[in-house]
Amino acid sequence: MSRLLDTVDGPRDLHALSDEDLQRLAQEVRTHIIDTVGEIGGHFGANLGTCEIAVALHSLLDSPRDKILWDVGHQAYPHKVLTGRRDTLPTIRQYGGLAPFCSIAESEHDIMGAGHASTSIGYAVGLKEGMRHAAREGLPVQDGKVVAVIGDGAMTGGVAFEAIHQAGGLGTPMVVVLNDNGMSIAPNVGALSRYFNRIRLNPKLWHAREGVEGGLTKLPVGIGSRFERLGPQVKESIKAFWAPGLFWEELDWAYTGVVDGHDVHALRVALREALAADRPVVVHVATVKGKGFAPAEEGGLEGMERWHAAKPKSIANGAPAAARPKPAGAAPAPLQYTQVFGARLLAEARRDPRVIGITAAMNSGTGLNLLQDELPERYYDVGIAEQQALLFAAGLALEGAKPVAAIYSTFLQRAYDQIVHDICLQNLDVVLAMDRAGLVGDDGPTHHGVFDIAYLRCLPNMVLMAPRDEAMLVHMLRTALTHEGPVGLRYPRGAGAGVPLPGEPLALDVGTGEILREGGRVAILGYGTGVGKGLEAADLLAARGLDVTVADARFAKPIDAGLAAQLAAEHDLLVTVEEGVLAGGFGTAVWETLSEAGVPPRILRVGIPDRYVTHGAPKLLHEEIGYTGERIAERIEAAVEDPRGSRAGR
Ligand SMILES: Cc1ncc(C[n+]2csc(CCOP(=O)(O)OP(=O)(O)O)c2C)c(N)n1
Repeated sequence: MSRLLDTVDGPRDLHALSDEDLQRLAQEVRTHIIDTVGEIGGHFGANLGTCEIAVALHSLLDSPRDKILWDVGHQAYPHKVLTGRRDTLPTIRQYGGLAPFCSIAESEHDIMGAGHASTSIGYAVGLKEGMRHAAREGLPVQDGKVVAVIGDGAMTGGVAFEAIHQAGGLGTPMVVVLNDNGMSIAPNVGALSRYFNRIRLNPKLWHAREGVEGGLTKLPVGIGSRFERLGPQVKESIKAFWAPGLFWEELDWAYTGVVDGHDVHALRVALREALAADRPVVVHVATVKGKGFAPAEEGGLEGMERWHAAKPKSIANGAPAAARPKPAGAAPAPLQYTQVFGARLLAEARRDPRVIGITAAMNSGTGLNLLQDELPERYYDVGIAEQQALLFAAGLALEGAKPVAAIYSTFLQRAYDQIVHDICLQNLDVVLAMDRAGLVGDDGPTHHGVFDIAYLRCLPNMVLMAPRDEAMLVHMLRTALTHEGPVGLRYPRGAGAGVPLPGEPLALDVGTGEILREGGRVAILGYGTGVGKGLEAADLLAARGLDVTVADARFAKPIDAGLAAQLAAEHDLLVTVEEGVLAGGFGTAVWETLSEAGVPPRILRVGIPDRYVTHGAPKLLHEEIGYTGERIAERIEAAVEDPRGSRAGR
């Protein structure tokens, strides 16, 4: 049978289809995603859960006049397929291909750019109020419906609640589709998740809601406060019917649910009602993460977590592909930084009873699953709530604990004021362990961890360090836990250098770097991965007859001023290398330090330029921005040969 999907070039092609055809179309979208993502890799389980939601929404709405916002956007592949990107889906996340999440630049149907969680409802309130404002003022903006689709995981982010609070207050006519599958990347956590589970897993509530096809706009508000005045029987029956949404009702939102998120007809009935309402409405939808892919759907919580994302070539003919055998005699792969960090944090927690690990919904992503398995009472997952992760850490530190908040560099951005106001100003012993620092690759600009050096360096009391390899990470974690006051420890995504790990970690002297290799006219001072890049450049230059000095700064704050001054004094050119933005970054810190000491050096700063870097394989991104040994070597050669350099060639 030919695919209906091949006749869908845009959302309007859905408008005339029957419920049955739409149901079939959703399944075709699912198969298309399984086949494509199984081959090229990418976000997986969440997308299989939203096929019917995307079909139902686009069948009822006129996108882009009507606005559909996908929170995070990792579950927006069905939306991409239905909005003209069916044939380009195989390029998603690849260099030059479709963006990993929704992107305003990519399609008029991607209303907001995203990648970080919990932003859709706030954006939606702004969009709808923007339309109302334009109508009041006679401005040329078209009115349309606004729908935010948000997962139960993303709902744990506080900023989503700020938006609910605002929209309830304003009475903004908009719809939130709460896509509840009980999962974040790992099983969802906390009281909110328990509340959702109580509703979603209660078959009575599904039954109670069947056939509710009218009256949504007439829902009473503030019903909870009136419960107590009702007789016990009436009270119980009303409660069974209304209680699931009481939380929302009390905030002046209408609630409808629980709707089967894989039944297109049921979804369309509920959504049509919600879209017609003249007030904020939440439609609570139950979906299955990994729907239609047996290892996820039938693998319980573990299966769903395992298939949050699929690796390239991990699926063949709709089933997991056989593992490819390793070539005989192949050297063992170097350990990942995340693995080393997770194992060492566990060891440090065993050594020091004050150590506590905190994650914001990224337990295996940060390696904290090891701590969770072995010392569960020393492990906390706060949900997608980075701000709370740090406030919680601050409170723990005040009580004498040594909290280690393991948060990706990019997600830490969300908790900036907690770092400034609640940790640094109070000079608390909190370790910020920033995984995925640097360019992360195919997750792209929303996820590159390139700002942390610049945004943390300006904070008083802060100590910043970055290891050049996994052995140094072990020493630095010990250093961070030994130090009194806030510490930021950044390390990259992916494999370490393959060096042996130390038996016993050493606490480094804070603010000291080390010289790794002595050379002539040029000195390279690297930070973190910048050291390896510097060594690569040094090898290339040595082969071309130019010996250069290479040093590891180890700390971006405090800078080893003595080392920097020595390198500047003994060389014609000082080159700083960092995997972070140049504006306000490590190289700038070196320059400031030397300038203040009255030794303005001839300095070449290598790092991330002042623009957002796209998505794609890290190697390609590094080439694009010149973060390679070869490119650094070329720039050094050019600088050394440049007679205009004030100190070169003296
Ligand atoms: C601020 C922020 N923190 C962490 C993440 C990483 N992350 C991406 S998807 C996800 C889980 C989202 O769960 P949910 O919203 O329930 O969607 P599901 O994948 O279950 O459909 C997390 C934690 C993020 N994108 N943004």
